[in-house]
Amino acid sequence: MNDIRIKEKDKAIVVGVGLKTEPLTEIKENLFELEELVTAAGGEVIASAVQVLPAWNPGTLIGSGKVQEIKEMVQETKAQVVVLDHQLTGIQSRNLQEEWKVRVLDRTQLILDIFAQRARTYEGKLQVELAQLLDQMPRMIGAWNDSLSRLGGGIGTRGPGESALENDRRRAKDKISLIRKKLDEVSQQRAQHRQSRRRNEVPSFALIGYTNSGKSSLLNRLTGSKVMAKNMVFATLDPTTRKVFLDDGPPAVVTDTVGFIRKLPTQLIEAFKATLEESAEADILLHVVDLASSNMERQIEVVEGLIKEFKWEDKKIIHIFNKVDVAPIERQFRIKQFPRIFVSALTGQGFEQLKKLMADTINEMQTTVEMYFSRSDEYKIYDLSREAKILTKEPATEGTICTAMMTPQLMNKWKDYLVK
Ligand SMILES: Nc1nc2c(ncn2[C@@H]2O[C@H](COP(=O)(O)OP(=O)(O)OP(=O)(O)O)[C@@H](O)[C@H]2O)c(=O)[nH]1
Ligand SMILES: [Mg+2]
Repeated sequence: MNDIRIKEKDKAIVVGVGLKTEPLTEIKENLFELEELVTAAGGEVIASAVQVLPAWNPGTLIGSGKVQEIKEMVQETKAQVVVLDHQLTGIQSRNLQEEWKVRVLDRTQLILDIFAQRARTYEGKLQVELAQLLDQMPRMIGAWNDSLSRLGGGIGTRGPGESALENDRRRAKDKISLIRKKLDEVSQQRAQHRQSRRRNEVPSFALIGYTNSGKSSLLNRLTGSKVMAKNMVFATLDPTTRKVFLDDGPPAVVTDTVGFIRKLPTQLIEAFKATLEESAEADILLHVVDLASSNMERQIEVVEGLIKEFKWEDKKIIHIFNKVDVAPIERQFRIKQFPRIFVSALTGQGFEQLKKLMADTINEMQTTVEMYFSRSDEYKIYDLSREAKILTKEPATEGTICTAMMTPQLMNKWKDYLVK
């Protein structure tokens, strides 16, 4: 596993950066989120700075005055790490590190570090390692180009650092393909699990949403499980699937997965493909929104953007506005999304309606069919009741007639008993 750059109890300075074209409120909100990320990584935010620029500085990202100011802050506060809210190139990282004499991270590296700290399963660890390597590759090039120019070389000149860098890159590439191979194996197993679930035709829901919106808490209350739910971004990394029993619908399953965030590093999206497939395969998405967050609207935008990016727009989506117990009531009137439901995973408020909406949504995807079971097949009605909702059951000549709700796939499975 790659080294983690931010450690427990590290004193950190966070730096919000933006261009003049961006609204200052947004830059500040982003900085606040960055502070949460640092805390989630175990660090302690001891100071912050903001810089708004007309254009990025290629050598150091921020302006030289700000670089100096932060240098003094580092010396004064004895900070061990500085985190910037913007992607840094290899050159910029190195220059700032030399200037400040502390570890320097950008937002992407910080998020990758959190994932590295959290990964528990074999698959999770592989995914994080892949994301880190993918992230490092372009940064390596940056450091190399710079060392070349510092040696006074031009195009075609070979500096002494080149072969070392080429070695590093080759090693990284080899490692990437090895991890990809291992991940393929794991994802095939996962696909088999899903396949067997599909054969049994259990309708599936996937909880998606901004990190810390309450997905795991909802899973726990819906299914009576006890997965970790914590006031911390990215508490969940590995997907969990549990059975849910809905009074008015067939048995179903709910999957809880990793949360989303603004500027989710693309390397993570690529590396977590298999995990995201769990949601991609779900019949219905449960988009969980933190109604109490002051950033609710932007968080919704981020998630909706990712839904588009992952091409999930055509899926059925139920919007779950969570944390009603702590959200101002006026918020509810601003919500434009449908179908939607207001709940509290903490108090259980709204859960009856939520379960009803979930059952209705499954039922909408199903049609009512009539079935005939001869006396010798009547024992199969028990199996049927476990897979589909039976609406009526009446004795008929030499058997029983049932009406049941079924998805097209389920109809295919029971086709021998369907009455034309
Ligand atoms: N007041 C209140 N707090 C809630 C509610 N639901 C969840 N929380 C709290 O919100 C925090 C985050 O909850 P989680 O269930 O871990 O959120 P998540 O979406 O799974 O988060 P990640 O896995 O980190 O992406 C926890 O501290 C929960 O106790 C709610 O309805 N009301
Ligand atoms: Mg969670």
